[in-house]
Amino acid sequence: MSDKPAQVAVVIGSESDLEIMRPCLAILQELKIPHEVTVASAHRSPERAREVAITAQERGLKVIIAAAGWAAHLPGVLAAYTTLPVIGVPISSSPIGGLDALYSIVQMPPGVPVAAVGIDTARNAGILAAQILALSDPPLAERLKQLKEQIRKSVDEQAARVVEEWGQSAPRGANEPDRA
Ligand code: RP5
Repeated sequence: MSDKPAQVAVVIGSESDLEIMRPCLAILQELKIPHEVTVASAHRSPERAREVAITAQERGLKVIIAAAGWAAHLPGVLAAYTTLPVIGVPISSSPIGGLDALYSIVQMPPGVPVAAVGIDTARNAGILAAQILALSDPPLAERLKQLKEQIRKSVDEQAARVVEEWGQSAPRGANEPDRA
């Protein structure tokens, strides 16, 4: 974390969500985005969740990332109380592997959107928050460009390894569907 006022709030529904959210915190750190982290639950501590949301803008926050599992109402409840963009991360903590959380987050009623990333896809939430902030932060936009370049290079490296093992072209028939 940095001494500068936080621009992104990362709110998790339970301490048990923290491990899955670490890649989100790591990318925010890597991109030098000041952020804060807290725990609040839409069901178990609704007043605390409301407080986080209604004070967010006046505290200088620009984006909220909210992660929760089971019937994950946390991102939606936060979005009900603020006009800041809210990014929801469905967590796979439930017996049905997070599909419940995904639907709860993505199926927001008309007028109160939440941007949903994939189940447990915490790093994407951090990158999306960065992309929103980069609209008015050219140095951050430059850091994001470098990140995309790293991602592109890693695909090139994968391609080089695969070609090294299999040769220039795929083995004959490998990309064709099985024919009986
Ligand atoms: C949700 O319930 C949390 O976001 C967490 O994913 C899940 C389980 O919470 P704990 O029982 O581990 O606190 O509210």
